[in-house]
Amino acid sequence: MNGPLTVATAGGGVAGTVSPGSVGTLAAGSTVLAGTYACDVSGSTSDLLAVTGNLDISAATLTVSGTLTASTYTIASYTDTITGTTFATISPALTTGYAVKVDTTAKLVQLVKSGYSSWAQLKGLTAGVNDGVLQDPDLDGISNLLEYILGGDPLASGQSILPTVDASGSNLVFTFIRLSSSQTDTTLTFQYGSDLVGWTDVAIPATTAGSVTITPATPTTGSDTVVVTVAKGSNSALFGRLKAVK
Ligand SMILES: [Ca+2]
Repeated sequence: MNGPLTVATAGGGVAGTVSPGSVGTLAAGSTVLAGTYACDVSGSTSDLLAVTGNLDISAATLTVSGTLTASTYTIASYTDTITGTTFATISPALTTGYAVKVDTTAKLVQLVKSGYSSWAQLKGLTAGVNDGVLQDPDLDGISNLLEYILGGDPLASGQSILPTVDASGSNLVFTFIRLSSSQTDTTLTFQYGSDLVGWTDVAIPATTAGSVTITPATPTTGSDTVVVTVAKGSNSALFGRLKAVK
C-alpha cells in the first residue's frame, strides 16, 4: 500500500480495521490509525504494520489475537515520527506482564514482556550463570536487581544510574530514574536515618504521594524520575539509601 493511510472510526470517514492477515506484514505510507489494529500473534511472530513516513496511534484501538509468549513482538515500525506513546484503547487487555512499548530510537511499536527475568534475558544475562538478582557480573558494585530498576546495563560497568543526593538546602533530596515496568515485580523503599542504625522507611509509590514526587515518562518513555524530599531538621547528619525487593 502506498501513500497515506487513514483508518478512521465509524462516523469519522472510513470505518476500518487494519488487519494484515494471519501474521503478515502490511506496508503503508504515513498512517493515522483511528480505528482498530487487529494484530495477530503466533508463537514468537506477529503482524507488522510497516510504515514509511509518520505513524499516529494516539486514537487507535489495539486488539491482539493469539497467545503472547515471547519477550518482544514488533507490531509496527515507522521511518519519521510517531504520535502517541501507546494505543488509546487496548481491548481486550494484554496478557498480564505485557505492555506496549514505543521505542522512538529504533522507531518501533512493540509488545514487551516486563519483569526481571525477561529483562535479564534481553540484556544478555545467562540464566543460572550471572542472572541472579544479587549478582554483579560487571563488577560495578550495582546488583542486577538495581541495574534492572534503575535502567542500567548489567554487563557494562558504570555508576551513572546511581541515585543522586542533594543536601545543600534545608532538605535531603534523593533523586533517581526508575524503569516504570519494574514496578510489576519489585518493591522499592527509600530509607533514611541520622546514625546508620535506625532507618525510617518511605515507600516509593506508583505516582506522586507524600514526600515522593514521580514524574512519569521522564527522561524517556518507560522511565520515571523519582524525587524523595526529607527535611533535615536539627539532624547534623542524615543518610539515605534505596532498598529493592523482588
Ligand atoms: Ca552491576
